[in-house]
Amino acid sequence: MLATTNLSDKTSYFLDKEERFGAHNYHPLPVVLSRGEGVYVWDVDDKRYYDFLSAYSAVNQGHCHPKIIAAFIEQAQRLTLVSRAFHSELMGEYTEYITKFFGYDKVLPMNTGVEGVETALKLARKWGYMVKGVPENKAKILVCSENFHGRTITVISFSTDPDSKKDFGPYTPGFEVIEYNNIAALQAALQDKNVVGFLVEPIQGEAGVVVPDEGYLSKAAAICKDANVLFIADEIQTGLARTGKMLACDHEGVRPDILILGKALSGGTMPVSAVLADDEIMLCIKPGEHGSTYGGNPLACKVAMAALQVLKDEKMAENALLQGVYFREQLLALNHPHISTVRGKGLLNAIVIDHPEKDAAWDLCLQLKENGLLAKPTHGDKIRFAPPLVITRAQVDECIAIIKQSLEQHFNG
Ligand code: IF1
Repeated sequence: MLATTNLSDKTSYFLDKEERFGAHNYHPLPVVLSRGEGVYVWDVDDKRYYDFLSAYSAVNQGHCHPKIIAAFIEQAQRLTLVSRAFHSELMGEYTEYITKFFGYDKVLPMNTGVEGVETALKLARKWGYMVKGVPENKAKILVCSENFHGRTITVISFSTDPDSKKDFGPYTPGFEVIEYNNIAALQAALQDKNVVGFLVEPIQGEAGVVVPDEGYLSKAAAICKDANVLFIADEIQTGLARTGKMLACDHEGVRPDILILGKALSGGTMPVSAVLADDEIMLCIKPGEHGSTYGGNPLACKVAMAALQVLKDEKMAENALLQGVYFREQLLALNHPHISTVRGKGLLNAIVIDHPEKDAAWDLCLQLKENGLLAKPTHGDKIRFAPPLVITRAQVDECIAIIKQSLEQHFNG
């Protein structure tokens, strides 16, 4: 692993404080950021970087998008939170806006992505008992190997990643893991009449941007429908124009029974998530059976409408599609011996580093940082490349040059 001793005094100052007073639940790249605008972030020494992580696809619209920030400031100075004990004018406006935007009867607003996932799981179980007629406490939900859906105890209960799961037991029952991208495995699991839902990422982000075979999502949705099982799409990372369509499910014309959104739903300003479904499912939850203090708060409603509107107005999905094809072509054209795979859709991409050195991907990310581009490895040898969707062709060219230079410096230098 490359030493990170060449850090500035300012950077070291902040890293030391965090090391001393912050929990050690992350291992970030040694860079301390202080400002963001569009595709760029600046560190405490005012060095500029391309942000190729986009806060794990939470700033699809670019850092501090002026229209989203303006909406945030306007609402923040008017009314931020009333709880759901009372109504707010924003709730009616927002629920109509987002349900028409995605074509569902209703939305249940939450905050973090994992709260959205937990909400979807509760909805699927409720629907299973009240509509499908599954015996009490027998509901089963299918999930995929290598999944990532968040970090609550229930959600890590069905993780297949030891780092997410070990020593957090006992685990929540009622879940069965099947192989991702395997229709036969899903078909077999659907024989169990107690199955109420299938929770799936249209592209597996944390697993290293694993894109399933063409047709997997549409076949999976069809056999779930035949089995009277809810198709639950976790679009928290793949949604909101990231993969070149408004939803990754749109690439195959799949309409999930339950749609989960998060991250860029607020353009990176605050935690906003949403679960969308039609009445037969959504109305299974009655008053007082689910909610949260901040869910649907007026500030979140205002920001989410602005965040969605700019995606559409600025044609960010179209740009992601175009720039993504070009970006992958240019990466492949490097024809680098230590890049074994280039994969992704839209501007959710990753490379797989093939090198005997265990920390090769991490060390390459340190080199990229030195050269002005921030990216981080996932699961060891994969590096995710996911810039904000406002990136231009000229900026993609500049980033390809940085990646090329970094590969040469690190592997051939
Ligand atoms: C961390 C990963 C990405 C998600 C999908 C639900 C959630 C996430 C598909 C939960 C969140 C974040 C969480 C963050 C890092 C990041 C991540 F590396 F953890 F797995 F993006 F790939 N579904 N992903 O990607 O949403 O509760 O976080 O709002 O926990 O380290 P959340």
